Amino acid sequence: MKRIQSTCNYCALDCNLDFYVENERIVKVLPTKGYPVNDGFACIKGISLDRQQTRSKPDSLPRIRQEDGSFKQVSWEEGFRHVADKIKEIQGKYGPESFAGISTGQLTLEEFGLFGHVMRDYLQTNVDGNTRLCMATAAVAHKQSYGFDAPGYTLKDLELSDTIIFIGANPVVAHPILWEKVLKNNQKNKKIIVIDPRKSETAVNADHWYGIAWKSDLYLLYTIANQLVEKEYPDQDFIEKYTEQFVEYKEFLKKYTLELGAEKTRLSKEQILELVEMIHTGKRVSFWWTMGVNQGYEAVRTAQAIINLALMTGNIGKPGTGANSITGQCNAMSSRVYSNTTCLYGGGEFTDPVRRERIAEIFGISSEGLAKKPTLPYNRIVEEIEAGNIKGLWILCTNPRHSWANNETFARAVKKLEFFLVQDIYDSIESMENCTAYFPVVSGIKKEGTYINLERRLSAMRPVLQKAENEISDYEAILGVGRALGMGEELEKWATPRDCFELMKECSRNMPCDITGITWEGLEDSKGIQWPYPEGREEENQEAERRLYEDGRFFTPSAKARFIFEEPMENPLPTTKEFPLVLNTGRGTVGQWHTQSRTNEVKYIEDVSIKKAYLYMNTKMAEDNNIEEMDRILVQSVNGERAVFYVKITDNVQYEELFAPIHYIECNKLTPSLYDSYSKEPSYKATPIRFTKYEEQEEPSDVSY
Ligand SMILES: Nc1nc2c(c(=O)[nH]1)N[C@H]1C(S)=C(S)[C@@H](COP(=O)(O)OP(=O)(O)OC[C@H]3O[C@@H](n4cnc5c(=O)[nH]c(N)nc54)[C@H](O)[C@@H]3O)O[C@H]1N2
Ligand SMILES: Nc1nc2c(c(=O)[nH]1)N[C@H]1C(S)=C(S)[C@@H](COP(=O)(O)OP(=O)(O)OC[C@H]3O[C@@H](n4cnc5c(=O)[nH]c(N)nc54)[C@H](O)[C@@H]3O)O[C@H]1N2
Ligand code: SF4
Ligand SMILES: [Mo]
Repeated sequence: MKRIQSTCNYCALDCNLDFYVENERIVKVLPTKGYPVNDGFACIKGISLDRQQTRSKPDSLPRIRQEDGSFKQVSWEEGFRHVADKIKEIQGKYGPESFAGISTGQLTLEEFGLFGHVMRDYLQTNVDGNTRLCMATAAVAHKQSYGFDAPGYTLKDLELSDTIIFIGANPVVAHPILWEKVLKNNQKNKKIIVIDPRKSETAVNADHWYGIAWKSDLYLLYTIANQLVEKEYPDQDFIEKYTEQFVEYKEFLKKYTLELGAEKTRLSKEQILELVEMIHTGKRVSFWWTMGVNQGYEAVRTAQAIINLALMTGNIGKPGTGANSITGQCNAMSSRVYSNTTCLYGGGEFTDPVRRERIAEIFGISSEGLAKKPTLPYNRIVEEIEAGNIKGLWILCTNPRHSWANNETFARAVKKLEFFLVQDIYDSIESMENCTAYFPVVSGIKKEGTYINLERRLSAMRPVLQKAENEISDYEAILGVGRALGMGEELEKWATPRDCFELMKECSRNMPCDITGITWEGLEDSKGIQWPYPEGREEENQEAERRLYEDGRFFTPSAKARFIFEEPMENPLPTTKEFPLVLNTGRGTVGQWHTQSRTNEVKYIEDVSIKKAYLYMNTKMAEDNNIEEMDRILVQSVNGERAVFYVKITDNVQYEELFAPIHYIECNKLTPSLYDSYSKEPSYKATPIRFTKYEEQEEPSDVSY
């Protein structure tokens, strides 16, 4: 029996697992003991990886849609040629930007690297990822505040903190192994605090829950900051040495009185003061945020207001502290730095001539052959398809027909495409609806490559099972298209994932995310390695858990962190008389993953999951409307769409709130096309809606349920 250590490619923890394999069958899966992230534990998704896409499929061949709507199976060579011809035809007729890609945060680092090279460098197209739906806010906030997209913490900080504040994060469901660290924490006077309009599973298990009004976080954070200033609690020494713009921030904060804070957040003044005191008295205060913050119309400023709290209290760069963004998908951290989409490989600017020359030299091409500007963001790509300017699209490892905000807009847009390639491990995902070609690829269980987790830790994915005849990986599929396009020499250095890893390492040299000291073999059977890990300085970086900013130096030109702030906006989509309630959305259960394509296949998850779209309603709201458990309601959204949901009744949502798990396509039928101004991340979590009890006989024909 062989033991192969590999990485769980669901959530951003990137737990390591030991797969035991005999005769090409996985006999058992054991969470890797001694691995710093998950040390012998894993959640149900990780330990079910042996039940997902493990069978060989020798008919894994490309499919091309015929005029009568049916699919014709062709050889891989023909498939590559077809795609390359279509791309050339479309770009020839309508220009380079008439073709686009939508990628993901779930492929390997090397697949991001190669896709970015073919699509962005060679073809000069726009490619954005579903990381935009998830981490764009944190990435922009980090860049502006710290000078680089560099989350500084290590998971150990959860064990070392005495005051752990979760803001818009529900790790009990979404990051169970992270929550396990919280449970392991035995600091004296440990306090777990949750700020979330909903009494989430994490709030239920916390010491303090602050059920604020939706999207009022920015008011709360400014009010807390102002109170800290008024009480002379800030750490003046830290502020003076390591930050800039605090004087301006202090002045700005003056109008954020306790009265205003209480009015906007619907918390009492006492509750806000209680938070202020806990932040002040905590010796090691850590702030952790996820999608309740990232997905909003003023999300970047909200994330920065959290960073500001950590900076003004000196809670950063020390054990158990930090303003810590929790990443969502398993490899969002790679897609943020190595996909060549929002920044040049390694985290530089597309406009920086020195970086351009360096990257071109590494790739052995002219710098003219590199992408020239950041990609159009996801929403603009969809809008340009709708407007008829983008005529061809290649999506891989994402299911936007389901997950994109206001998802009917995606469905409508793709009907206008002349060419639409879907590359996925399943041929049953909703996004295939109007595709003109389909590339089946193998899942992570048969792939090799590198992952980077939420605390900057690289780990190895290694093939647990071998590919069968005709089965290929994403890397090989992208390479095949690149070759068919005639890239020739421009792909010479990219023949294997390992080659690409070497290129990406070079791109990182002397950047904050320097990984030049990491080797392909060194990652295998390892404890993972956090960036930075520069060549020549391996000795000083031997600790299994390292954090950034311990020396108080940030990545801005002055090496100081910046206080960034702005007046809160008027809510562009407030509740109204017509739409008086708020639809909140998020993860439903530990077992279900996003659009469920993968976790549906795992029988013991599927067996206990609710089959149809449902949402949670407050007990009193249900009583007032004569609604009982598992009755159905018709929900009408401000975006003009409606959908039917089963109702589960609970006291854990507020009276005016309905909470819908995202695992059902109905959820994003109702979310609006509203984005943060800086990150363009969708505001998924606060849609004005109304509902009526759903009577079968009045079934409207346009309703899905
Ligand atoms: N089982 C499972 N785990 C997952 C995933 C999955 O699909 N299934 N997905 C992974 C991914 S990609 C991600 S991004 C993460 C997401 O992880 P989380 O962000 O922790 O999960 P969510 O449920 O999206 O949202 C967290 C909380 O934000 C709250 N919230 C809503 N509006 C507001 C607001 O205005 N203010 C505040 N303070 N809070 C608000 C919601 O009530 C919710 O409890 O989970 C990862 N883990
Ligand atoms: N209302 C609302 N909507 C949301 C959110 C929310 O909180 N509220 N959260 C948003 C967030 S944070 C995220 S991250 C997105 C997630 O949205 P998506 O990324 O669209 O969701 P997934 O179901 O993870 O889609 C991944 C796809 O990749 C396929 N796949 C898996 N492995 C491989 C592989 O190795 N290769 C290829 N080619 N395909 C593979 C799967 O079958 C699946 O179809 O949803 C967003 N949508
Ligand atoms: S916590 Fe995340 S990485 Fe760990 S096993 Fe579960 S899904 Fe996989
Ligand atoms: Mo995400």
